[in-house]
Amino acid sequence: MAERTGIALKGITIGTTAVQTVAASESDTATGTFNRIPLHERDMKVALIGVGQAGGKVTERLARFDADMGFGAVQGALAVNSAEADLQSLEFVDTQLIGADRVNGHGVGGDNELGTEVMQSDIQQVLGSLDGRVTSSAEAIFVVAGLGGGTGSGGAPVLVHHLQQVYDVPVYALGILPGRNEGALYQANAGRSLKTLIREADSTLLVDNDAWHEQGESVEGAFETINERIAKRVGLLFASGEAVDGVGESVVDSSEVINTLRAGGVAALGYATEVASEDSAENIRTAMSVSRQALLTGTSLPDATTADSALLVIAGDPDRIPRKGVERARRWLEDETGSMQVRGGDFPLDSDRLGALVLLGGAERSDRVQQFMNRAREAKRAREEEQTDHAAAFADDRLEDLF
Ligand SMILES: Nc1nc2c(ncn2[C@@H]2O[C@H](COP(=O)(O)OP(=O)(O)OP(=O)(O)O)[C@@H](O)[C@H]2O)c(=O)[nH]1
Ligand SMILES: [Mg+2]
Repeated sequence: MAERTGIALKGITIGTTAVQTVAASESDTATGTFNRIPLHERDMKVALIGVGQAGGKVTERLARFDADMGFGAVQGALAVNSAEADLQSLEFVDTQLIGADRVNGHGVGGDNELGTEVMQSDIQQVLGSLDGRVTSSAEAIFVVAGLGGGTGSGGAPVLVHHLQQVYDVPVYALGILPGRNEGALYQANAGRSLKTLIREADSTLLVDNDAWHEQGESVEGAFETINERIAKRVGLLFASGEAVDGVGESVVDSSEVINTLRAGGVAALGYATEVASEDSAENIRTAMSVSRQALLTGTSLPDATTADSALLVIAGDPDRIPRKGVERARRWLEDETGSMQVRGGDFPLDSDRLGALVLLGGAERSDRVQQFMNRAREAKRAREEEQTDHAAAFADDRLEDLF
């Protein structure tokens, strides 16, 4: 994996609208930035594997964000694809080409059954490339993929399935749902992939491509915005266990992320920030307000509010974090999600803003997820009517929904 040095400890703007790439020249003291405070390590050490084009791009963004911030949560990052050109455009992650004998490095063209086949055929090479990268320090593995295409959609569930046999740590999926105007093939692909992923992964964190960008952006512009937001928000979640000595018990720990995701099924992540007063007593309303926005308008899966479990991380300067406000927000989140298991904690960061990260576990009772599940069922029925014998090609019937 490429090493980057000399750019740790850079600030990051956390405004609610603009999301900027962290430039090496950016001032650490710029207004509205979070700077990392030196810490001991309670963050979540993860290994990332991106599958397909979106998976590779988002994985690279996440690895770069983590390195630029100096967090050190990402222990290794690998991109796997059947399209050689997409792998060549990545600079910051290791790469593994699959399916060269079938598609000669040109991708599977949105055929997610072929995506499943090429991952299955080359799974030993992929697991081999991971050797030594999923180090003993990794507490979880994330498989990242856009669910609407071919390679990521079909390949990610197969990879998750095999990783589950090899590694003891939880294997999570980070799945990107196609936007509503991406076309019927994308929707059907996503439905089938999602159904299998939810079954195979310990939890599937979903980001809807319609959620984290402004209206009116071009598709490419929107992808850039979404990818940056995923990198920053998920990157903050990984890092959020980092603690300052002496700040005490309220600091969130990586086990709380893992325990929240233990609900299984679908997970969603919300995020919002606001400028805060220097006096924590004046920030009680701010803590409530950022928490509400994170869940109600800032979430990766827009209609997910009920959940089996939740985690509320309040990020900011420890002197500005209002204990009473955080406790009130946590209780509000209990009511709003209908969950009795709402964990809470702080993420001490040097900033003039307060941020809320809300992680939901077991959130699949969302209309949007239900739509994809229905599409998966329809696609399956249509295939059965076609009477194809694809299904016989693979021994593992737990992957049946992709066939
Ligand atoms: N958020 C985001 N979504 C993307 C990006 N690139 C593609 N997507 C979406 O991800 C889904 C899958 O697309 P790709 O990742 O290009 O597909 P693939 O896995 O490479 O599969 P094939 O090209 O068919 O082999 C589609 O819904 C795309 O719209 C990206 O950079 N960011
Ligand atoms: Mg591709």
